[in-house]
Amino acid sequence: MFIKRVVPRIIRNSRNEKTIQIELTTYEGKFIASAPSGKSTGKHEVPSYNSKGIGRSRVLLKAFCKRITGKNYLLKKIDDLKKLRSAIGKFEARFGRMGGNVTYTLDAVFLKAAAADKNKELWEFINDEVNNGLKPKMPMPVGNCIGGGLHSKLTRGKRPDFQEFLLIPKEASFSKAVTKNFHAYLYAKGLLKAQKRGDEGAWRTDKTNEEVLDILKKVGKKYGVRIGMDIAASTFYDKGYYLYKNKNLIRDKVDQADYMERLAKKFGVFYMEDGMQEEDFGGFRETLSAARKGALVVGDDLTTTNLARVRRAVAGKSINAMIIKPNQIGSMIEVKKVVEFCKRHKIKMIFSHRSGETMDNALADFAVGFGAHFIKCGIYGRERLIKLKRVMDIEKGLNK
Ligand code: 2PG
Ligand code: MG
Repeated sequence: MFIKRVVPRIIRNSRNEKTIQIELTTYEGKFIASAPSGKSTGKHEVPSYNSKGIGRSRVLLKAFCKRITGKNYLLKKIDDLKKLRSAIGKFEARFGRMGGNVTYTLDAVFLKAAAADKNKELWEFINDEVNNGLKPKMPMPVGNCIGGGLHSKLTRGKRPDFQEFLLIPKEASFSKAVTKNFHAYLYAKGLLKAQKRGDEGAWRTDKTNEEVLDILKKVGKKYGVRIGMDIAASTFYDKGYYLYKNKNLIRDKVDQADYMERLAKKFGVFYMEDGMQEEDFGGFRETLSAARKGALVVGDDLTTTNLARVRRAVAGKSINAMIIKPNQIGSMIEVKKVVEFCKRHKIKMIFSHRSGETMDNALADFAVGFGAHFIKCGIYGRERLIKLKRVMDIEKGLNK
């Protein structure tokens, strides 16, 4: 794969924040990738940019792009990204860190070009290696229906403390599941009397967590869809206490674990992400041991797509499912290692968008290619729909 040209740019994401986009030209054509950005980022994620900010990252990236222009990269499989990695490593050691969002985007754009070089779709390129070319099983969507926490602005001075209230269909096909989620999402709007949307297209509301769960349960029942939540507990945790604002109260570690257990039972919650703060492996363990059979206890800020943390969470029986966000770790080689570990230990994988998204649909290819059980994405909004549509297109192609 001959690198003819590499152009880095700064573009705006769905939250109107600056992010990195890279355009790579090879003899196969032009390829573009860009990085999403989180708001409720985990403490153990790699920093997204240079400590001096995205501007400095771009300056460094520009210099790095110059160095790789005119070079040849043999990229037959994901692990061949090692050559690019080593070039990045040497460069960063001399000039400073570019950041996880930049290194992820480099990996992603190289993989897109490598797939085309082999006359393959991105998902196929990954699948051939990870699943030995077996026809992949389609993931199910985890759709963000109602928002709270850091992803939502206050409505009449309030918002739920939990970050996301999710709908998770179980259908014979991905496209059926997406249609179901969309209808359920519109039904939820009526019950909530919602007008506005938050960061990921989820409905904004002033209701409490439990009022929202009541509504979500109704929605789930009517449409035969399982319900879930991303508590993002670290975002309202401080020095040993969970500080609830919408009903003003404070819970300690034990109360929080009890509360999670109670909510799961009362509302029949199927999916529970980050119910405890990001260092509390023990609290996750309690939630998992109390969970009903088949329910998912999901790590996100806990695990941050970091193999060492995933190992610890799995060894300690803290989770049975985890979020995979490539820019949390900034390397597709590391993502592949995490995927292989999850497969070996039967941990359910949820490939996930970030709250600040771009029009890149690579996440869909990653979810299918790596054999994820779920893809977590909004239900509405162009940056979300483009990813759902990509999975639907892959599914259509496979059923031809
Ligand atoms: C999460 C994500 C995506 P953010 O916590 O799961 O919904 O949020 O991208 O803000 O980290
Ligand atoms: Mg999360």
